[in-house]
Amino acid sequence: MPQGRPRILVPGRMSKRVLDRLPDRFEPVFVSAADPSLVTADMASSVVGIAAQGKIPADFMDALPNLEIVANFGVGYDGVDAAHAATRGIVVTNTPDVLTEEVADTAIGLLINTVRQLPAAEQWLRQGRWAKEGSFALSPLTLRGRTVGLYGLGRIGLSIARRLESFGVSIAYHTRTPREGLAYRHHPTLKGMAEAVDTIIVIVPGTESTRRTVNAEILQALGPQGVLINVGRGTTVDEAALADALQRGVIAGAGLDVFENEPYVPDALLTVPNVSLLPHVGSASQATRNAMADLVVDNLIAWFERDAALTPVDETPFTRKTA
Ligand code: NAP
Ligand code: 8YV
Repeated sequence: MPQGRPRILVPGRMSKRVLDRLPDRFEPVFVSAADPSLVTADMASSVVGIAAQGKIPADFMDALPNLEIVANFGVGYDGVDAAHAATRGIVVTNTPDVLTEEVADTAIGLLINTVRQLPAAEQWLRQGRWAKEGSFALSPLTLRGRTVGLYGLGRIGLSIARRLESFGVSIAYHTRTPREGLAYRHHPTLKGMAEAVDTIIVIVPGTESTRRTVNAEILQALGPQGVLINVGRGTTVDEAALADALQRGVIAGAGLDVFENEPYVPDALLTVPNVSLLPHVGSASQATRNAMADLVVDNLIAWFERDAALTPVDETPFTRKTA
């Protein structure tokens, strides 16, 4: 490793708390984006780590021959080419657990907003329409009597399910591997689950295996009382098919916190009435973002001072090789 404090490259935006803490133990260096053409010869020879809050493609890693670790701000690391990192022996870390309960809270809030149209009801009041025109319209949908299918039952999915138990709804899930010891019905296929439930909450990672799996066929199977909530990744849903399904009443409503091309939201989704939209705020409380920031920095410290990251992702279960 180059001499002196480890140099950590920060490409583009990064949580202020990460930026505040890095100089205590590291020498941070900055580029405006994860673009290999921005890497200077000095950076190439000295950078050993990346603190990431966005895409880290293979060619950016390859511009850094001494790179040992990519510490990702977020539990989802779909922006980091972890498969490529694995081939180079670079460890990738993420921020599991510390955000689980916050994201589950957001999922429940978005579900209720969508089904009971609470954001629209608040606008009705704020626009003075309650006083002028009378009560806000009754919500066509209710949570009462619903069967909720979780697409994904990992850390966050299970936390959402536990909350849903207290709502008195039926709970089912689809994952590739059933979880032991749970009373929820497992569906081996997403289509089978969509046929059996009237509400789907998407909380799977954004991978090739989940890409656009919530498509026209799945929405058709969900049916005219159907509600789709997505707090996982935008890439999991075919957004054009969803907008079309909402427009034509193939399903009844949708609540979305994540989009395929953030921060841009397709016009077709902005203009349908039966959708509740959030700007990717699943984990976005100060307290939870602080905990995520601390885990990013603590992973870097653990790697360089104790030779093992705290939360490496499955693809890169490495410990540090020291000379
Ligand atoms: P996790 O513990 O790894 O759980 C992932 C779940 O997805 C597992 O149940 C897994 O089960 C299932 N899964 C993965 N691939 C699948 C596939 N092809 N088909 C069916 N099920 C599949 O992850 P987590 O901590 O709960 O986080 C989940 C995701 O939430 C993150 O990756 C991130 O994208 C998203 N997230 C969003 C926000 C937000 O702000 N909106 C915040 C945090 C996280 P099997 O492996 O058995 O299939
Ligand atoms: C973050 C998330 O907002 O952890 C994740 O996977 O989607 C969110 O908690 C995001 O990663 C920060 O950019």
